[in-house]
Amino acid sequence: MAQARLGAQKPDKIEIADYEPIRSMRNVPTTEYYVPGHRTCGGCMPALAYRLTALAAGPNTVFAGPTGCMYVANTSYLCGPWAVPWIHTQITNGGAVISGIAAAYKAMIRKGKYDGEYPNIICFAGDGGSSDIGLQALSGAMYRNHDLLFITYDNEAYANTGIQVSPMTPYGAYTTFTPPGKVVPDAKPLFPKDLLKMVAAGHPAVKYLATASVSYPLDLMNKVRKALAVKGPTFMHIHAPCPKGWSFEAHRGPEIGKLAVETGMWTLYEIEDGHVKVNVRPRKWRPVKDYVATQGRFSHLTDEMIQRLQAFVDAKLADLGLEAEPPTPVPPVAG
Ligand SMILES: Cc1ncc(C[n+]2csc(CCOP(=O)(O)OP(=O)(O)O)c2C)c(N)n1
Ligand code: SF4
Ligand SMILES: [Mg+2]
Repeated sequence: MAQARLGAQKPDKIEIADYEPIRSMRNVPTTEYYVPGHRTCGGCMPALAYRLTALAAGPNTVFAGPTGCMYVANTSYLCGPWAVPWIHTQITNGGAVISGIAAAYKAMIRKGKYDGEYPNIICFAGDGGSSDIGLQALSGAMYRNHDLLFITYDNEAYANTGIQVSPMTPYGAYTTFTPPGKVVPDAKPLFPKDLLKMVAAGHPAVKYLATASVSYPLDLMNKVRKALAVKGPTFMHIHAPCPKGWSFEAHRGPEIGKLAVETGMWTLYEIEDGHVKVNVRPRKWRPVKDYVATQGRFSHLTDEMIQRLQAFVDAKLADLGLEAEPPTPVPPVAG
C-alpha cells in the first residue's frame, strides 16, 4: 500500500495529488501501528484518534508524544502500544523535538548517511501540550518550515493530572479547577481559544490545516494522509471526547463527538493554501442544549448559561459562513 507521503523528493509548492485517500471504511488498511495493551480508560476517544492516525500514516512514521494521557496511560516501563518509533517529550516541547527529528533526517539524507525515505514525523500532543504550555514549541515548529505534522488531540482539559481546566475547555464546563460555586456559578467563565485560527494566522509556512473528529474516522484518516503529503509544516486539531473528564458513559463517545458537529460545538473544516473548505454542514443545526445534556460536566448549567454558549457557537458558525438562524441573543453576565 502506498503511504500518505512523498518522501525526500517532495516538491517545493503545496502538492497533495500524490497521496492515496481511503475511499470507504471497507478500504481502511488492516495493519495496525497503535496496538492493544495500553491502559487508557474504556471508551477513550483520544486513544482511538491515535489508532486512526497511525493506521492512516503507515509504517514509515515517527511519533513524538508530549506528557499527557497519550503518553502516561499508553506507556509502562519499556512498553508502549506503538509498532513504529515513538519518543516521549516534555509537555512543553513536542514541537521542538519534532523539529529536531525533521532537521536530523534532512541532514542525514543530505550527507548520504541515510538512504531510506524521509519519514512521516508526527507530534501527537494534548490540548494542554499545544494550546497552552506547549504553545511556544508548537509555534516554532510551524514557523521554521520543517516537514512535519503537529496534531492536537483535544479532550478539552489537562486530563492526565485529574481533569484541570485548559484553554480549550468550553465555557461552562466543570473541571477540578473550575467547580461551579456561589462566586462563579457557570464553572469555567472563559470561552476557548481558537487554536487552528492562531496557527493559520501567524505561520506563513503552514499551507495545510484541518480540524477533525474521532466520530468521522474516514475524514480524519484522509486529512492525516493529506497533511503528510504536503511538504512543510501542517497542523491538525482533533476533537476527542473523554468519558472520564466529561462524565459520560464509556460507550457514548462516538455519539457525543457526532453531536458536537451537529450542534456546531465542533466544526469540521480544512484550510488549504489559505482557502477554507467546510467538510460537514448539517442541513439544520441542533441546539447546543442537546449536546450539553449528554455530559455531567455541564449538569449545573442554567438555561441562561446555555443560551450564552449557544450565542458563542452561533458567532463561530457565522465566522465560517455557516449561519445559524436566528442568531441567539447574548444574555448579560450576572453580577
Ligand atoms: C512542565 C510540566 N508541568 C506540568 C506537568 C504535569 N502534567 C503532566 S500531564 C499533564 C496534563 C496534560 O494535558 P494535555 O496536554 O491536555 O493532555 P491530556 O492529559 O489531556 O491527554 C500535566 C499538567 C508536567 N508533566 N510538566
Ligand atoms: S482521562 Fe480521558 S483522555 Fe485520559 S485516558 Fe481516560 S478517557 Fe482517555
Ligand atoms: Mg487534554
